[in-house]
Amino acid sequence: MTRTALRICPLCEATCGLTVTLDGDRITAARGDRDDVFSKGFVCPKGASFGELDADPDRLTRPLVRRDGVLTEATWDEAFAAVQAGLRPVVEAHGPDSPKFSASLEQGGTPIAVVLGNPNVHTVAGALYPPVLLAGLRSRSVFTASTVDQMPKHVSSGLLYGDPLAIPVPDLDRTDHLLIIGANPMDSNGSLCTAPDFPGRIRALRRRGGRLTVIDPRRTRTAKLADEHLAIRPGTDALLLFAMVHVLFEEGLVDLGERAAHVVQADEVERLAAGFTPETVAGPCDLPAASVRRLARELAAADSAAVYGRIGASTVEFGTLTSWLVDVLAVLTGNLDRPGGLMFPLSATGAAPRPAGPGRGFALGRWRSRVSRHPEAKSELPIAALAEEIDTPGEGRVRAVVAIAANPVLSVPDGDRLDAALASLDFMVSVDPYLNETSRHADVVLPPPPPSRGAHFDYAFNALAVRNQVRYTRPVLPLADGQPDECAIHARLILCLGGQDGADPALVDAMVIDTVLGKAVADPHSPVHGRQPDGLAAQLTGRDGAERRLDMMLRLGPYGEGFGADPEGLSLARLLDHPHGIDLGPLTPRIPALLRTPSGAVELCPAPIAAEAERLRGRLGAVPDGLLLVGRRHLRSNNSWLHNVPALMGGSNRCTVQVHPEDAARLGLTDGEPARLKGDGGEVEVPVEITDTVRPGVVSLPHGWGHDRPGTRLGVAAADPGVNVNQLNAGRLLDPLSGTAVLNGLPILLTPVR
Ligand SMILES: Nc1nc2c(c(=O)[nH]1)N[C@H]1C(S)=C(S)[C@@H](COP(=O)(O)OP(=O)(O)OC[C@H]3O[C@@H](n4cnc5c(=O)[nH]c(N)nc54)[C@H](O)[C@@H]3O)O[C@H]1N2
Ligand SMILES: Nc1nc2c(c(=O)[nH]1)N[C@H]1C(S)=C(S)[C@@H](COP(=O)(O)OP(=O)(O)OC[C@H]3O[C@@H](n4cnc5c(=O)[nH]c(N)nc54)[C@H](O)[C@@H]3O)O[C@H]1N2
Ligand code: SF4
Ligand SMILES: [Mo]
Repeated sequence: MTRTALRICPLCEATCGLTVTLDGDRITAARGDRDDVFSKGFVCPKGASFGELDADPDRLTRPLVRRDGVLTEATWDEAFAAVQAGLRPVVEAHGPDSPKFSASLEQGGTPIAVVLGNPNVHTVAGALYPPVLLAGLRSRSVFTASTVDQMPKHVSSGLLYGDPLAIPVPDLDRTDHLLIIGANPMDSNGSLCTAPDFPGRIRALRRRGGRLTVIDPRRTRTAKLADEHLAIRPGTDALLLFAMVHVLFEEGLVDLGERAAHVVQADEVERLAAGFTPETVAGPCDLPAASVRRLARELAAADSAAVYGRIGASTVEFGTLTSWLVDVLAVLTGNLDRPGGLMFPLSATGAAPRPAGPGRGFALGRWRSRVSRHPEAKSELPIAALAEEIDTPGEGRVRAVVAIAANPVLSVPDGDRLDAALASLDFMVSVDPYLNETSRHADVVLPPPPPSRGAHFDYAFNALAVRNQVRYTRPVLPLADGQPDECAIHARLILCLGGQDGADPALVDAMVIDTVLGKAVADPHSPVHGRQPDGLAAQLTGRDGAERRLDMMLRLGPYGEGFGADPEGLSLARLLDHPHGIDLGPLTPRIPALLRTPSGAVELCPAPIAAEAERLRGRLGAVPDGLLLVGRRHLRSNNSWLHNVPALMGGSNRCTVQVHPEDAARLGLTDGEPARLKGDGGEVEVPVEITDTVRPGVVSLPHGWGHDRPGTRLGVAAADPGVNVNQLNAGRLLDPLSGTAVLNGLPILLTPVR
């Protein structure tokens, strides 16, 4: 007997609805859910292999506990007992209630580090529990994938809008002009821009006569679809965008449009842009000055225009400045917060809109890391500094690590150093389904169940979606006997840190519900102002604590039923009645209510940004001569953890260094033969792939490979391990404002292997 069930795909930011076919408890197929209100049937090869990934025989089904140095299968009770025994002494000696705690804070770090990886934004558990864990631990040693990814955008948004989570997305379905900088959504399926079927949406843009321009040192699959592709020299986008700003002012093309009353400091941006003429940036960017000028004019002339920058605009030396310039171009052309421009989504579980007015703003560098004195950003320290925080002696040194869904040994610069550092810890726990390059160092590995056995709700991506909508899927299959779901694993981990293993994990949710409702009833803008929290809590529905929390957030959210205030509004029950989701309409303007800056306006020229602009000015004359390294993503890959699924491997999904034919000839390289790449962090040998899709002077190597370390359980991946690109990078170069590691535009040496 076969049956079908619905499951939102957790594998990338597109959040496609899947229809899964089951034969007993075996998933035999996964296709796009045609009735999904947002994804409308779209699926990519990764989503289609959901069943294979789910049933991967290398997935851990039981916890592992280190005994006499060897990771050994254990019961869940044994595993959590080991977690409490390992972490509790560190908490007691160094935690918030210990006398040593403030001394650690003064040094910049605390001895328990929390390391959060990318899949946390794709799981319910990752959205709901790490904030609770961090609040309890008050650790300043917090490291996440954001500082090898989008932290520059958070900082830019924090400074511009007063809220680091207020990230405007391109209004993809209505724009007349899309300028993409350092993103390749045809392969990544989009990021900080949740748009299932990005390819279809680009084709629709072209069909309605819109224009697509792509700035990328590689002729990507996205660039191939564009009206124009400019193969910029890596790392120079801030110069290009500043020159466009310059042209807008110089040619009188600035028009703040309908939001003009809510923007301050535009004049200061004009002064800042003064020296960045198209002629001065042409050399460093390796683009004709006339093209730069034309890009600016086209942007200003379009009926509506959206500028969109991603990894290539973020993980670069001037990442925050570039991210800021993306939004500045939108503001100066009147395209911020208007249909067809950049708009702010309104998520169903976000805060309900409140009256406009001044806010608290966003502070940077409230403390500094212990060893290299890196400023914090959004309460995080640079993950590129994790190894030194572990291996450098002194007060506040990291002695224990709680890693959740993170594989920093492959995803962060200098994996060898981090590998050795993790091996030296007093204690480490990993919440991870795989025994991989990072979790192999854990003393306890707590494996979550396969995705089919968990519920799915996109807490993160609904706030980044090109259309407001809300969807929820319950588990497709029941949990195996004794296996907790990932929410229960996180909750029990939190209890262990408090020395309370054995208590009911539901207590954690009850405590959160209590706190949130307590705040809501005290808030004069809340629909539940003045009511009794206990009475409200009693109304919540759901099968477990995570569902009750979802119900609470939906009811209190911008579309919520407000605990009876609006009977038509959203609740969990209402959402469950709509298994294919509820469409909440196109994005709508949100300025000024969204702004949280001290002035209550968009503060266009924040002081830290102005200082960065001066640093950039020093680069105007510089034209690098050697080779520069950039990354790339493949449609059938996903960071470091999908290389164990046979259906996704092989073909063009390979770990090769792409080299332009001219460079290959000059360097004496042969297609398919190994070459040696050398960076400031180390060297690797990797097969050469000669292709004119990379521009001359640039080579490209994907990340997430290097599955050849001992002690892992990744049979398929280890058979074709590839090399770790991040081993080439010592991680010394960071975007200073956000602490984000520079992963693109790194100087590199390439030689044939004789
Ligand atoms: N050179 C270079 N380096 C890069 C990048 C680049 O472009 N170039 N990109 C960077 C970016 S954007 C990112 S986001 C990071 C990603 O960096 P990480 O987050 O460290 O890496 P991932 O490969 O996403 O691995 C996540 C881990 O989560 C585990 N996992 C998978 N599903 C689940 C789940 O449901 N629950 C739990 N608990 N664990 C799960 C996997 O087994 C894996 O161990 O890499 C960064 N590194
Ligand atoms: N298939 C697949 N999909 C994924 C992932 C994956 O690993 N595989 N990872 C997911 C994650 S965690 C993320 S964050 C997103 C990332 O999503 P994207 O940013 O769309 O993905 P990338 O392919 O890294 O695109 C970055 C582009 O920037 C270019 N680039 C490099 N340096 C520069 C530069 O200096 N200037 C300019 N203008 N361009 C530059 C690169 O050539 C590359 O084409 O993808 C997500 N989706
Ligand atoms: S595009 Fe992303 S969300 Fe959609 S099916 Fe593919 S991996 Fe899953
Ligand atoms: Mo990412």
